[in-house]
Amino acid sequence: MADLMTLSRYNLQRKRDYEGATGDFTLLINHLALAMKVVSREVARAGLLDVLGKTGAENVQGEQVTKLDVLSNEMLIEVLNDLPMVAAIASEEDEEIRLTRAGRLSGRYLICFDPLDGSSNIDVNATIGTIFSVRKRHEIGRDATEADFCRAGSEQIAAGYCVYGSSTMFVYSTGDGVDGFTLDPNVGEFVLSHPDIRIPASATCWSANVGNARNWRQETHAFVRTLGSGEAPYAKCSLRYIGTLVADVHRNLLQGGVFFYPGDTKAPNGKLRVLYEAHPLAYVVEQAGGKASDGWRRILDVVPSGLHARTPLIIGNAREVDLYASLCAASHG
Ligand code: AFP
Repeated sequence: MADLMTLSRYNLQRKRDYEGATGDFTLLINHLALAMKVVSREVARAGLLDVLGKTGAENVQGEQVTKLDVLSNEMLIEVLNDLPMVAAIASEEDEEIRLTRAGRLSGRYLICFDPLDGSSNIDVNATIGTIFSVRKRHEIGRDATEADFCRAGSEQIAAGYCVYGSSTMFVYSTGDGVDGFTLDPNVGEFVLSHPDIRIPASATCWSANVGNARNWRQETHAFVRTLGSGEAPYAKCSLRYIGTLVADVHRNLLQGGVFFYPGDTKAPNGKLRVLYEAHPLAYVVEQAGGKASDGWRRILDVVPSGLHARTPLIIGNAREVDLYASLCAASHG
């Protein structure tokens, strides 16, 4: 029992390490984790309840909204709304930011999240997840605006995700390495299972939607040729693609690998959203010793043009992300 390092115990211990810490941030992370436990419970019994399938509505991205999407979004909003330290929330599912009930004027933190990443995988029981990030706002005492959110990812002070897979795992960083906690369903607690995650030195797999190859630019084709060449260091490099970003990145983080959803001739900015997907995962992967780029810039330097702006994303082992960037530079001069 003494060894059972739960997320709350871990956070309390860390709080003690920071002089002047008020405990607000610890409370915030604990509440985020609580919301994800509830989402995990709903995901686990999705087939039993009437929550599978689509609502019939479309979200701001023009995609079909599933019932679990809505439920997860509501769950996170509900939990965050009453926290006095949270000023405003931006969700992938909502067109505009939400000012919170309790902290809209005095709250110091801004939260971004993708409540259910990979929702097209829900109905087939494949891994899905929740992604979040925390920023500190520059000015308190007034309502937050969209501009407060549309800033570089390097301003994030914490980011992480929860994957609902064969077990539920909460992985996060506060800028001092990355730790992973597995949900013990009997105790109902996240327990430290993967302390100080570091991405392995070499990539064992690459992940991309090869169905888009017809639209890829030459740098992406050249990249795939190298990864699939069978030559060192890619002799044992396999293709692995789940189609849930957070699950693909999680696997690559633990086993070594590179995920890419590049810009192409059809979608120059790719598909993935800067604030809800690219920024938080780039933060985590960098903290684990990896890299994330749009082919030209470090993802954490990208300032989104709007709440729902998209970006090409190449993320994972530093060597492969650098290789992609060099291929971009070579093909576009
Ligand atoms: P959904 O949440 O709408 O399923 O989108 C998932 C996602 O944003 C990301 O998690 C995947 O990596 C990517 O889309 C998959 O996109 P493709 O279906 O085009 O491969």
